Amino acid sequence: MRYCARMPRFVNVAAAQLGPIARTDTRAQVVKRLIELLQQAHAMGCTLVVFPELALTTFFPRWYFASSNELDAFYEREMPGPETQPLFDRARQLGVGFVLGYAELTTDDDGTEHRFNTSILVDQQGNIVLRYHKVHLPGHAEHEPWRRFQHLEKRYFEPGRGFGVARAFGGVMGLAICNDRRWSETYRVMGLQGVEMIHIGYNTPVHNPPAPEHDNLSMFHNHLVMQAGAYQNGTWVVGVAKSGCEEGCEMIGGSAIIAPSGEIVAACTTTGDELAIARCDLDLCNSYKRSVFNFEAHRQVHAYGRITSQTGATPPK
Ligand code: ING
Repeated sequence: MRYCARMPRFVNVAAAQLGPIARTDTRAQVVKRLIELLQQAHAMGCTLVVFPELALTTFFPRWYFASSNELDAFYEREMPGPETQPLFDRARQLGVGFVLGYAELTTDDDGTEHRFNTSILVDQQGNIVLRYHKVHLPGHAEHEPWRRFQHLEKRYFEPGRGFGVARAFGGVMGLAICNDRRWSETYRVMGLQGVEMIHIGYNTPVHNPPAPEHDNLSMFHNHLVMQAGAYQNGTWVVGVAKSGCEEGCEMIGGSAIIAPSGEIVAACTTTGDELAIARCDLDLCNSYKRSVFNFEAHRQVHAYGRITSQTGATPPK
């Protein structure tokens, strides 16, 4: 009986961090940057390139728009559309898949419009194999002029319905977006679907107006939650920033590729367009999923009822 070594399930992944996108930058100018990063990643042996949240435009929820016509310009009505087709074409030509975050405007058959903060996973043949609508929308819904800048995601987007996964790149892939990464439920719901690699784009200002005392911990909190999510669910996590001073708002970088151990194996060190690359062995998930986080063997679901039966906390009298 010939010994057949386990064929490792490696995915060579690039976290493709973006520097600022100006309000006046056109889709064409941004797509050019994305293609440049994708080509560099391909040249360095990557088959999957992960772009940030809202990677086609500036982070427009930082402003209050009274009317929707100015606002609508930030959304994509089709994906790919004429301006993003070149990215899909180049990626397919190079045999590289990618994750792309963007603002999505869809219209139901009855004409109802829906606006989502969306992320898609595109495979090496250019097929969209997973589409995700951001569940945890931070910030506020009304104009709050006291803030140095707004954070109107609750006004400009609807929350998504859940966290799905898809088989691609030889494993089980999942998507989340920005604020989602701060909530342990995000990782666990995908962990319960056997996820092995979660891609999370983010646009995170250094300053958080309601809690300025947290500002100096913004990078610590960024890595803390993704490292915990990775370890507690035995999955890789790829976190990718839109960073730098964007329209006067300082945003953290810190893009990182995190192993199921919780260790950071690659990270960006600038706040511009930058690649962090790692050869990710998806089978490194196994020892966590089969031991300390063997959900079937260890979870005590009867004790977890509050997690889905209530929203806010109810302290004792
Ligand atoms: N941005 C931020 C994030 O969750 C935020 C919002 C900033 C929350 C700082 C808490 C502290 O990373 C988005 N886009 O969700």
